Order: sequence, then structure tokens, then C-alpha cells
Amino acid sequence: MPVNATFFKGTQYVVRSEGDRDRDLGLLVAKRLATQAFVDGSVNVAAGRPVNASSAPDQTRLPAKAVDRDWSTEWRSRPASGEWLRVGLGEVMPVDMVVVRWNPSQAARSYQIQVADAASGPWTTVATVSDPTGRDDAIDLPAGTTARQVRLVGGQPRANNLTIRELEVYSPGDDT
Ligand SMILES: [Ca+2]
Repeated sequence: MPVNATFFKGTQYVVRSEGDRDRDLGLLVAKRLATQAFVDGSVNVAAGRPVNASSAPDQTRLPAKAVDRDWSTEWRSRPASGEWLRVGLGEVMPVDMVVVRWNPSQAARSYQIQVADAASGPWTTVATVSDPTGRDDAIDLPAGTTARQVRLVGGQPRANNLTIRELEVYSPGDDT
């Protein structure tokens, strides 16, 4: 049964979901974002951090636009497979969830989330998303995952480019 999970972050926002998997993701996002920094202490540690990308041909859609906490701004890649966006967290820390907010018309058909504990890698794939929603994806990471850097590596774009409004990385609070 299709489910729309609605939750609030700042002024408002929404995950629209269809099917069991998406429902679960939507409810997870709703729970986490509704409670972040208030109940469980989770924090979006990617916000405002240094980022770079494999390409950014549009000067109005540079990588930093994917971590500026503004859903109206976005990073856009060149039209190709294997384009990536990475964010440096500044230090190694536990991470338990990544949220990818796609521009719905410019999502990837599939992608991977990779982490590295050092500035130069090596990279470890911690999630492979083969059937993304094309909207907002909430990706639970394996227990015990740590990262100094987090990278999204896109597969083939659904349309021309990969366009990401926000890449969010959540670290559990000190109490977890
Ligand atoms: Ca943005």
C-alpha cells in the first residue's frame, strides 16, 4: 500500500513513498529528522563541511550547494556514469545514516555510499542503492561504521545529470 510519510524539518518537508521498502525508509527519515538533536542527539555532520566532486560544470550548482542545508540549491554533475560527490567530516567519527535528497528529475539509477577513515582513502562501500526512490533516500549504514569522509558514487543518471539538493550524514550522539 502506498504510504506518504510527512515530517517536519525547519519549516516543513516530506518523503513521499510507495511500497514497503520506501515506506520503511520514509518512516525512518521521519523518525530521525523529527528527533535529531533533540532526542537521540543525531547531527548532520556534513552540513557546511568541505566538499568536492568529480565534476561541476554549472557554476550555479557547485558541490558546496549540496551541504548548505538549503533545499533550493543543488550540485549538478556532468552527464556521465561514475560521477561522485564527497564530503570531509574533519575527523573520524561514527556515522549511522546518510540521507540523499535528489532533484527528482536528475537522480541516479543506482549509486553507492562509500566511507574512508583517512583523507586519502582507501574507500569502503557501505551501501549500494540499486533501486532509489529518486526523491529522498535514507540509507542506514552498517553498525559500527566510522568515517572521516563520505562519498556518493553515482551510476547511470536517470536523465542527463546527477543533481543532489542535499547530502546529509548523520552521526549518533555521544550517548549511543
Ligand atoms: Ca542545497
